Amino acid sequence: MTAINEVTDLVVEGDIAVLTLNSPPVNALSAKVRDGIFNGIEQAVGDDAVKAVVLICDGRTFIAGADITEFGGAQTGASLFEAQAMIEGSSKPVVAAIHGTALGGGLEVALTCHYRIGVPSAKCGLPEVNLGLLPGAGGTQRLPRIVGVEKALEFMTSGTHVPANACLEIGLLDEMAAEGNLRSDAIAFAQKLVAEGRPLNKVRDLNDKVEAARGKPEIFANFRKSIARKTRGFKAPEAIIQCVEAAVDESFDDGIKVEQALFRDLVTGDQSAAQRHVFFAERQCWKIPDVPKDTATIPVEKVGIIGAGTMGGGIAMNFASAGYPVTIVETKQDALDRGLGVVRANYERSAKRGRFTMEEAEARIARITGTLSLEDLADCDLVIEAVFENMKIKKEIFGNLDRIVKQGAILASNTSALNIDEIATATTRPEAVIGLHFFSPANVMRLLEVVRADHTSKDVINTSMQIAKKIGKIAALVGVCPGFVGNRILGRRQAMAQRLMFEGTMPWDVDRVLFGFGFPMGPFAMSDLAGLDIGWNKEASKGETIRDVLCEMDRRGQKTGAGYYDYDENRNANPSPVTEKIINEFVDKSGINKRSYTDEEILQRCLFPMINEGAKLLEEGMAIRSSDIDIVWINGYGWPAYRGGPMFYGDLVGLDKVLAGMKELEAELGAEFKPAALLEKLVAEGKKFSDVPPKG
Ligand code: 3H9
Repeated sequence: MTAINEVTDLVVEGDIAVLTLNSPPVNALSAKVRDGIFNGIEQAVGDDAVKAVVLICDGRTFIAGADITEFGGAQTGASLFEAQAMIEGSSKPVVAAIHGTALGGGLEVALTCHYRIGVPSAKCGLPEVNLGLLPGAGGTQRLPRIVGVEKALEFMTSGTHVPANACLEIGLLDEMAAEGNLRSDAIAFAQKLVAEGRPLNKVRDLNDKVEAARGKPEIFANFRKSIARKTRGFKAPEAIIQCVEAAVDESFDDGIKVEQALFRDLVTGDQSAAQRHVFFAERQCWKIPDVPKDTATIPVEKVGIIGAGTMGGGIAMNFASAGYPVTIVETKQDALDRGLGVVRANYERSAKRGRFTMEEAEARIARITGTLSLEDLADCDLVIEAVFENMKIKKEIFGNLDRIVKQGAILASNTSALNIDEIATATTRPEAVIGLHFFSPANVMRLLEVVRADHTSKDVINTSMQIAKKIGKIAALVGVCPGFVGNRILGRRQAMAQRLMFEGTMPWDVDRVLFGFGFPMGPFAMSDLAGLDIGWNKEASKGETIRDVLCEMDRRGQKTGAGYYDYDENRNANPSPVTEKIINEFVDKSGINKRSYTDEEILQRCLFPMINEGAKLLEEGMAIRSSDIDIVWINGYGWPAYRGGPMFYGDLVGLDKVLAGMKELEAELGAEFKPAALLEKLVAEGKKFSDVPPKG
């Protein structure tokens, strides 16, 4: 065996050379890996005894892509293109042997090999789009040459990881190896290629499938239309489409030039920087400095939910879908029946849409048992209370749970704002009490705020984080404060949106600016969707606020056909002259100076107080790190991933600019807008939020 470098070995077995990469954790294409491929292939090809080469990886996966941590730095060693050219230009067949995931640049390397073999559990994908990138090592030109234009577009703009059997079907894999037997099956396959004198297949030379799409612009027009809604604001999907158009219309080499130019634009742009930040943030948020990985966990086999309303039912679905038996408690039979009915309907709808089979839907439904007795939760390992927000009732429930539920169980509240420490005082075991704040609809939204109270034990925290992962959530550990991280920041934006309205900016102008920034909808459209009458009391209403007046006129949001907006029969929102008149009357009466703002000013006025609130949360230790706040806002509140979250955005626009904006607001509107001490400190030190070390 020859060591090519620290991460690459070459061994010749009979007449087959096996080039093995071993660069944990995921064999990403760092300079050493690229060098290893380049030099290893060169050496194998130069060896007269070698007739074919197998490229394989040690560890948990085949090459998972370019090394993302290297982006932005100066490149050393062989370039990826040089390594790929060495493989593709080899005079002896090179076989990629794939296990784990061949992703991004990893799959692009495999596509320069002459043949590909994989184990059944392997997956292939070009997920660059999720990093705000396009496959920039020939993937946009080679993939359509194998799978055809439509499939390639779908594959690359979705970033899906495609299972091995499907890869075999579409021609991405040539051969399936037996699970656990990849190395010897790959060698045997290489021997067979040599024995049969099979040609050196070069994907770049396959032109049939791209030529078939030539002169058919409707393929691209239709595809653009089909993904427009889902990809609004993202630059990478459109760049991918343009590369595939080039694959169809131009030669391979010219197509590569288009790919390289568009890749360069993306990799140096803000969107990819934001999405790469999100990639790492999603991995950081599980790491809790004072709760190490080896902290004990509490075995959770049975889950109890209190409340079969929208939240309780959604939470129950998370667990049932992940295989947990769930007992759901209500106080009245009709409420229980209604809640279970909604769960059934949701599952059946998903099955009808093809997400899973009807049998699977029935299996999930069967895992949920309804009851009217809290006593039935006695043997649960985790109980989540999801009743309405009333401290007295929650404390009563936790007092009862303390009496009923077995010792060692986790007692969680789904409160979105109430003090978990106070809830915990209703029990004799505050160490077992934690907040698990799901977001509505709980069976769909990815975010879970795990709320650590003063006495919550580390075992309970560790178990809660792991459970979150098992039910497919992304979790951020936050501290106890009104609204926790997400809603506290939301409060700042809502307050500013209201303020803007009181100064005469129309709701649709605020919404337009925030929609343009990338939010799925603005705050007023959101209120109309949720219903303006949430928390509104008809009897007590005296027309004192704009909302009061709207509700009194039965303009209670989308459900009544009017709210801030007027809605047509298809629920399309239109600016409302009625609302405009009400607002103008309020502004005139209030004595507040009517002002008009540019879009940029509206944006800053809404976003800077959110960033400032994030800074306060960070300095108070309510979030471990700034990127956790980004995770909360991207996954719970629709902050566009391509803008990296509020804290990343603050760093990007410049904290000095945010500070100056806050000082202006403070001078104008008072202490409520005082800049966070942390913001002042970071600006003084010339630092960013991302420089603040994790808390704990
Ligand atoms: C690309 O290829 C561009 C090319 O087209 C063109 C170039 C010219 N680089 O996710 P995990 C780290 S773009 C650096 O927890 P899993 C990760 O941060 C790339 N580091 O494990 C984590 O570190 P830590 C296209 C990476 O088993 C550790 O590895 N490829 C990279 O749940 C374990 O990761 C992709 O987008 C990387 N490429 O999942 C694939 N990947 O332990 C990105 C991972 O310190 N990767 N790390 O927190 C993945 O999707 C998953 O990591 C994978 C494993 C499925 C592979």
